[in-house]
Amino acid sequence: MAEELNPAVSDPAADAADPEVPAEAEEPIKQRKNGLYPGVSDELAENMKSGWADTELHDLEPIAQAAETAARRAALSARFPGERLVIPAGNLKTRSNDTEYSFRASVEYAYLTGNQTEDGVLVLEPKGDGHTATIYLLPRSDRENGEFWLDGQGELWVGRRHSLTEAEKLYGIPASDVRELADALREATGPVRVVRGHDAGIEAALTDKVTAERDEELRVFLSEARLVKDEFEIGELQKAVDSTVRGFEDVVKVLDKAEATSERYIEGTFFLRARVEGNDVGYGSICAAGPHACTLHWVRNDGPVRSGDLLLLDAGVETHTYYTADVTRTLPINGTYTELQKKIYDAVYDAQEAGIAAVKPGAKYRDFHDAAQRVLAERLVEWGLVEGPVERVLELGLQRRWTLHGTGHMLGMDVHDCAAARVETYVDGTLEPGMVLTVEPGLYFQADDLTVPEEYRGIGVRIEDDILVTADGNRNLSAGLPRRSDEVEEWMAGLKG
Ligand SMILES: [Mn+2]
Repeated sequence: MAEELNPAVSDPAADAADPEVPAEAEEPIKQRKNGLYPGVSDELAENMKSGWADTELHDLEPIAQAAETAARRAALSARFPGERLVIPAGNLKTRSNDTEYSFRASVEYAYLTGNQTEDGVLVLEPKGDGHTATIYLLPRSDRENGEFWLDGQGELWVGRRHSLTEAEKLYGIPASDVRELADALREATGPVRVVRGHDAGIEAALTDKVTAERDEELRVFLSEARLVKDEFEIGELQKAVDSTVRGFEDVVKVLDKAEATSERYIEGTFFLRARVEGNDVGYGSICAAGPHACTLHWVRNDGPVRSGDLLLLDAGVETHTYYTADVTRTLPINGTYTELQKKIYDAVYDAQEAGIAAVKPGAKYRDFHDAAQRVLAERLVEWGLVEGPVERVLELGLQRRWTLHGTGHMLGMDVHDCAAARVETYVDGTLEPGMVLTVEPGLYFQADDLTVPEEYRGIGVRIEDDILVTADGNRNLSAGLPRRSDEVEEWMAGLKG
């Protein structure tokens, strides 16, 4: 970052170096981005250096999860003795021209530090039997060289950062200037691994020292480490779910406004709750009215909302610490299910009940999926949509024309959490207390599916809850939202007043 400072300010003499070259062509991009064109007088540059109060914060307490992040780093250290481990937060990504997407740190970095700052890097340096950790961050903006007001990432533009001393207190990790890290990594010797895909500059500094295979082992370890949640994480997931419940209530209260506009009104309403109570939505909200419910990842949300149709709302609030809920309800837009909607809904409900009942310690991960699929196959045979017997349907997977997707997934800092975990620890694994997963069966009859009676076409139902595996079974973290069809109708009537 330092090398991109405005040379005219760092070195006032450079300003008038060569009159033939337009000054603008030599301006660093960051300065131009902010509309600051040449013309900063020496007097102004000098003036801006001083007259600023010392705002160092002295009474900072460690973040709430400092003990947990320390334990996570200790587990990582034990797995890779004698090796340097580099875990970047990632960098800002350009949205267009000089605007960036809102930043979200890599889950690996946030999980190990509790910090979420762009360009941050956690490094575990081998020492003795273990490692020493250092968190590399951009320090406070320098007032002396003008960085704070002339650099696009200066504090005047993007807000105050924590000083390195403050960061040490907050995260319980010694902090250093990240601008010196790439050179240090280039010069360092000994085995090293990096979490790839987040910080091209850091990866470039390590390019001759790492291999894809060894780096993948690091990524896999950090994904599997998150399979079992600690108490802090479970508390955060419950917070995410509780905010999500309120977001669903918000939506029900404004369904008449959505009918007058579009699915976007639902998306915006839920987003308001997510931004006020949390960090963001954990994934693009699926606000699917009518036949859009049959499009599994419907996020365009630009369709009409009509009385008599169903609304499939799949949305989750992400907390300030990045833990997200993932909840789906399929609601009658006018408050009452039709007979056929109810028949299909109740079948999905029964499948979900069977799925949730199969979530317990010692059960295979696949059990809840199998349990839910069996119920759905039974109903499809019963309704005459597919020829039985049920065993044949399940064996050939014929129910999947209408059930489409897996019945759930791990949930945490990613909505599809632990995605890099090996098959043997996840999909072919065994449930343990502390795991949190979704149970979300569905039935979807596409609008153009000629194999089902016409009245089924365009109906899609999914019910999704967030389930914690406990020592003796499970706890539904999203039980605050009614699921049974009659309870859903009663709940909606109460909210619509
Ligand atoms: Mn889900």
